[in-house]
Amino acid sequence: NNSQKQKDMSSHKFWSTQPVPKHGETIEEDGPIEPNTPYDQIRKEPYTLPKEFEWVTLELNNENELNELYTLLTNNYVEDDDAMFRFDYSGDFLKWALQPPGYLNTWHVGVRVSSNKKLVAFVSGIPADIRIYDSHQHLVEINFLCVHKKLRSKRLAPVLIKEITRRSHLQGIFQAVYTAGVVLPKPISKARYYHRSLNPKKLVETNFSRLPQNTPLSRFIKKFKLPAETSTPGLRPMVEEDVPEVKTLLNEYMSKFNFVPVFKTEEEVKHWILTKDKVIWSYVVEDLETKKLTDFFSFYFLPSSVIGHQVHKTINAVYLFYYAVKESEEKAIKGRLQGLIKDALILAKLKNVDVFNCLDLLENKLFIEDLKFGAGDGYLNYYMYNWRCRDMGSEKVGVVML
Ligand code: NHW
Repeated sequence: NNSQKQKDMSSHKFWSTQPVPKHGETIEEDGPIEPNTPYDQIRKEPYTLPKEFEWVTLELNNENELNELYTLLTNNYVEDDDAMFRFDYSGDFLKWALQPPGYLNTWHVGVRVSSNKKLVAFVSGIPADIRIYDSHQHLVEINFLCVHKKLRSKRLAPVLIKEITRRSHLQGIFQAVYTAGVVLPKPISKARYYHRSLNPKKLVETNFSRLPQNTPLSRFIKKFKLPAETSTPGLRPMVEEDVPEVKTLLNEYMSKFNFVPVFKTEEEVKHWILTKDKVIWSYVVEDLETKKLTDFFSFYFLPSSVIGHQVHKTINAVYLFYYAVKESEEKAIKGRLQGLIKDALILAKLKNVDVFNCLDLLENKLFIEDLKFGAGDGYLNYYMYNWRCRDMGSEKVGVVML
């Protein structure tokens, strides 16, 4: 019984005060939970922090400040349940994630210790356009909420969330999208992580994967062997000239789902999809006769630190990001997508990646089993702030968050 596991609203001291649906609430009509606050009623001063701390707006174009954020996150950000691995987002990745077209420095919110200026907490917002069911919204995507390990459970997170909310309201934004491994009131969807071994030996050595009982390592390695070369005709790295066609392909493909990003400008597609080495890699398929693009896929690079291992310091992981498949026949999509993602595995392997990850959203369930992805322990819950709507299966979700 899931509702026994979930805390009821009254026990969420903070979340019970926020405009989010309650667990168990039935939803009849989609819409905002509270009305927009008129500008003159929005608080103009930052929320009060405990007296030893101060607010700071991070300037990520400054190498030192970017490095401070990198250090905070690399030591204190998300770990798996067994505290064996921790995300290790690179500085270049953080710039990509936090400086899309239209980004605002005021949404890169830090907390420093007043006495020595050490950065000890952070939360970010970026502007985004999404469609949820039939409703188009310009809103804020919240990510990288982090409180230093030594300052946990002191109710700093609610202050950070209220402050980024205030700063969103000041920009005329009253809805947000965010994802979390933890269950809060109230997910609009829940996706599961899947992992495809590319370097099974290292994954076993780091305890990322467990060797199945009575399976010799050699057989485990053989199971995950891949061809040396890709097989989709016309597959090639995406270049800047492809941006307009990729934008069309992506927005058309997204019409299949209920909760999707809307890419309004070529500038956004260039930012979010075009290859940036060691951050995101993108490939397109060009029809060899018509020279038109028919498909594309992308994956981003997010290593994890292996906590306290003698030999291996990091696992090189990539995550499937956006893609689009063009097939006139719905039943042809499965084969087409399997071929494309198999090529993505091969390309990632050539980049020395250890594991290829994805969630069971978009049409990923069409290839997860056949391409030997294994179910992970992790789940990702999708949330909206100040928006009430029906929940949906993960196969209706198109938004991929970093
Ligand atoms: S999810 C990743 C979150 N970060 C991590 O897991 C890093 C490691 N953990 C930490 O740094 C992706 C801390 O444990 C954090 C909590 C900071 C998570 N989301 O300060 P207290 C995102 O970044 C609630 C939301 O004592 P702490 C998405 C918790 O339920 N709430 O805890 C972020 C409790 O409230 P309750 C979370 O451990 C979305 C309260 O915080 C949460 O020292 C943010 C406890 O606070 C989470 N991941 O710090 C929401 N984890 O009511 C955006 C815990 O249950 C909303 N809590 O008592 C939209 C805002 C914009 C709106 C615009 C209109």
